Amino acid sequence: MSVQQLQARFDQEIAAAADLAALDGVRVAALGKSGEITQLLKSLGKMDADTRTAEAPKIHSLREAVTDAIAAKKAALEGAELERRLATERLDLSLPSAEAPRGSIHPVSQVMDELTEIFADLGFSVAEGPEIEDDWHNFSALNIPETHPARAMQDTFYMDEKGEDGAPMVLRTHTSPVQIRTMQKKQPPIRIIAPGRVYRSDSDATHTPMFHQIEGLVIDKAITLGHLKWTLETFLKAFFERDDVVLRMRPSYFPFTEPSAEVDVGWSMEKGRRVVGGSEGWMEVLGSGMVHPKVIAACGLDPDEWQGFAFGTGVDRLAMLKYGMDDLRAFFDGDLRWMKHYGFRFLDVPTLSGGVGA
Ligand code: 2NM
Repeated sequence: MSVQQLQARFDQEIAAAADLAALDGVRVAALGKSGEITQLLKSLGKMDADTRTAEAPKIHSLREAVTDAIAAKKAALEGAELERRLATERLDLSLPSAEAPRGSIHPVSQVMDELTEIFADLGFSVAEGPEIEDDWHNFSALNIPETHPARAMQDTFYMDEKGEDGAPMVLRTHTSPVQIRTMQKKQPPIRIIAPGRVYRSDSDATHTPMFHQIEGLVIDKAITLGHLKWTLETFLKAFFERDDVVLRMRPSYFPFTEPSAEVDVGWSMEKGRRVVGGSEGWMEVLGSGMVHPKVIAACGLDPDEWQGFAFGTGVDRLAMLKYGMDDLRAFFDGDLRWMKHYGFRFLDVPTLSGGVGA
């Protein structure tokens, strides 16, 4: 077969190759180790000089032409394949993930969201402030004297840095400085909750050096203890999702409120568990009181014009009570098995209409 005839045959075979596999078959048959063109190239060595001079250019250009034709056809086939995939493959980004969601919401976050939802419905907004506070906002403005035990080194984490007043900065021991900052910059009426991390130098089975608090503050004209009790009762009924929640207010003492009351909630036994509701016994769940006139004055408001109530509670303990965990330390271990058991699905957003409990 002449070189020209060979070229025509390969051209025809390349044109006929329907896919990449068929094209590669043509390539091997022509240019592979024992392919026809390879054989022709090898035969050059056995020719006499004149024949070789005549044949070599033809055979080399045959190889070049076939190589180029195969490359061109390969590019065309790949292009067609891409076009086909672009036309047929579809990714609907609006479909839900085929994989089940992996993460879960920590009970503390869940309860924070529940509390925010409940108080938002009562007209409270959420206020935030720094976790590293100065002595004035954390203690002095709250009528906590220099000698108060809460200020002792063994109770409070002191920073090396000093604040504007020259006293060392502290990790806030409660969220009350957020209330102070709010009263300083906002004209009443004020209705806020301040949820967040707080720090105390304390660590055992029931205390972690960082824990979560939520405090509430209402400042207006003619606010009474009656408003306080109604607010706490409404909040606790919504949070524990029971109508038989009973409150008991006991006189107490805090430097920043006068009068002050500790709030107990009634519990009863259900299926061997102590649950909130009824009144077989009492447990303390909140601290509260009417904001001390000195605190109101320290924030630049006239205590003869404005008064109000405040309250505070531990978010971690509320979570334990509602969802039945018994070891506070497990909250901050980061154990995925614990999270899998006690965590919440991220789509279970608490709403008052749908139920704040997941
Ligand atoms: C509590 C108990 C009672 C409280 C008071 C204030 C402020 F800033 F208005 F004076 N904030 N929070 C308060 C009162 C907190 O927690 C157990």
